[in-house]
Amino acid sequence: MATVTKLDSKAFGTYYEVKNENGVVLGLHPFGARAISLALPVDGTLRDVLVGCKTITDYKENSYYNATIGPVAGRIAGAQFELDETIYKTEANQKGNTLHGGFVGFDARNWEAQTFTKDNEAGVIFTLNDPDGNHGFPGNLAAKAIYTLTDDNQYSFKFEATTDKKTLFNPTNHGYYNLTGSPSESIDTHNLQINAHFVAKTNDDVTTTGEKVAVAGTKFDFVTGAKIGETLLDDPFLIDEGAQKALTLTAPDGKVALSLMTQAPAVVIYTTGTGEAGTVMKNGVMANHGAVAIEPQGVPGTEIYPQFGSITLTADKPYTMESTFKLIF
Ligand code: G6D
Repeated sequence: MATVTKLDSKAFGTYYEVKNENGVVLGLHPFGARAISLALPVDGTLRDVLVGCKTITDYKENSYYNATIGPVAGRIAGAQFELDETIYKTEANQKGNTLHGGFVGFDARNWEAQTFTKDNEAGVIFTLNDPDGNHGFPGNLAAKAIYTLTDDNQYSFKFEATTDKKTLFNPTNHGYYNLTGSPSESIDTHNLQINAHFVAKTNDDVTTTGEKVAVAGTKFDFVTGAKIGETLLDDPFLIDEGAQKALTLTAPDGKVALSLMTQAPAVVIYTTGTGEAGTVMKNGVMANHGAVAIEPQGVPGTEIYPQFGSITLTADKPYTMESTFKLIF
């Protein structure tokens, strides 16, 4: 029977631990509504496949790690957007664009937490109210991030939101993974299979251009599965229409895999590089190429490019988006 316990530690202050009947342990924290561990029983020990920080203080320095990102994940080009002929200016926190909601995005906020258990699952419902105009985004937004672990080894995050005024909303979870259990090992020999025949083309500043590019014959071709190798990624993969699952990441020893199903139309895959190398993480010092972030979401730039769908949230239609990792071990 899955259980959830509120705990307190010197390193993290108040946090939550969800355990299922197979020995999986999911750690959750209200700062940034983030995961802080995802430990799977392998060969008699717990292998933590989440690349995270040692303390909550470290998370405040590296606040994207495993956090809920919003209200708009990715980049808003030029740090402004138009809704109903009104221009809204958001914060230019990276190269003149708004990255991950600006200087104090959802990852850097303290969320309210409420534990729950039901049937064969348990977890935490994080809630956050974002007032109209906060960091440039219109609308009084009520957001929920529901993190769940089930007894059949499914780890999910579900985002829900309402607004009283038209706004943009495109959250994600910015989970970083290394299925060896240590970020000191590179992810080069992880196998990645993605049901995406296209990626969204990006500019040098990683904003999207509105075009999509076929992956065939490119470094983005993971359709039949391939080792990540030394490939650097920071790209939105457009999940194939009707695909049952978006992707599967498999550990080099084959003993662990994460298989993602998502209602999101895209998954941004970001591989860490020299910028993160040397950072002291919970399970070791980050190697170059030590982690891969898997971020299900609407395509960044959708507010400009309607061919990617819509990330507009209106008062008459609440938002809901769920992503589920099947934990294989
Ligand atoms: C870099 O461009 C990437 C982002 O996509 C990523 O989320 C961030 O690092 C952690 O800015």
